[in-house]
Amino acid sequence: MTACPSTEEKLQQVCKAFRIQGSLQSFEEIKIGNVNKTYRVNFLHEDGKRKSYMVQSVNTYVFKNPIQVMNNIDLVTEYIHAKAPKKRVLHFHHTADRKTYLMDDNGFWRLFNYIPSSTYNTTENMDIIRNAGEAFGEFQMLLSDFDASSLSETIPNFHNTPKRYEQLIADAQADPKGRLARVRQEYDWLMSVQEEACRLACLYQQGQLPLRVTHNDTKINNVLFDPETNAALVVIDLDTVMPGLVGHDFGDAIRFAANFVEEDSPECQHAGINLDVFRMFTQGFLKHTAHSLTEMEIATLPLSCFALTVELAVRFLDDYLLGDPYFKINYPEHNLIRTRCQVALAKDMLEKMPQMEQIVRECMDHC
Ligand code: GN1
Ligand code: MG
Repeated sequence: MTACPSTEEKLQQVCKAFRIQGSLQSFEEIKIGNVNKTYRVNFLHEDGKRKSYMVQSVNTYVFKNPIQVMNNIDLVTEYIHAKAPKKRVLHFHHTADRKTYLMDDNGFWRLFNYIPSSTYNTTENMDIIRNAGEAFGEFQMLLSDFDASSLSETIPNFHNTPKRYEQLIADAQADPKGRLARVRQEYDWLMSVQEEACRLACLYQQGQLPLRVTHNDTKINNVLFDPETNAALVVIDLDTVMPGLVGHDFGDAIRFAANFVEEDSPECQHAGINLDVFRMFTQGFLKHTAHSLTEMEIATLPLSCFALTVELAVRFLDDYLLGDPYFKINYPEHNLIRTRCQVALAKDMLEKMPQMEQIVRECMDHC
């Protein structure tokens, strides 16, 4: 049996496989993202230049078929590059056998260029919020005529809220870790809003909302910003680009960016939707999308925020009941804390739904 390599040895091996020349000077784990592991590696090249790269180990519990994930990313980035050559996309390096990934005993690896930039989990800088909205709206538009059938559904039923509920109910019944009693309040509240949270999915099932190609993980920290101008440089994390509803992208972005606190804040009493952020993001998002969205898509944008927030609460709670196999946790109750924060946010959204609807109408009037 061979010994498990240290992180540094492993990163050395991965960089070598991706034909990075020079010597690895240092590396750090970037604590971003709840499923994959990400490292920044800093190289000194033979010509004396320093360059950094991002190495990621893809979570194969979450992405059962990571090769399909990479194929999707290749197709989407090539398409964007051909359609808008000036738009930045992440540059994935190839191995000697022309693959954008390395699969070995220690996992599934990929490597891309580091882009000097700033990222945010929360910000009250309204330029950044508007630019994030524009970036995700533009991303959506760039892919509006992309052939969705060429994409693999890398995580089936990813934003299928009714299916997420079914799973939660089944896992609560089995209660394999004996944790249900502790989360009864959260569970019961989620059950009480099931119909409303599933309304977006029902409208789709009834043929009232079109399927598009969506990003599906539109957290504001998946946009890289220019630290000086605050311009959005590139939309990253294309792992879940799949057919979806426009509300999936809009709703998930608001869930993350417009919350007064971070998504896993233990101070759930402070969670809630910041309507100024909601307005700014909406303005940015509609800039590129307003003309092509249907009336029903526009009318359901506020509902989609509630749906996506509840859906994630359902997913966090389900993971907690199962003993945390899916989301990375930093402490034992992390998924429960995340659930509580999403529940508090969803409650506030429900109360402010009329104001959110009014803001969307006002933004549309100015488009
Ligand atoms: C996961 O790993 P990250 O942060 O990109 C998850 C998203 C959740 C998000 C919550 C593939 O995304 O769906 O919204 O955590 N990604 C996957 O922070 O499940
Ligand atoms: Mg992601």
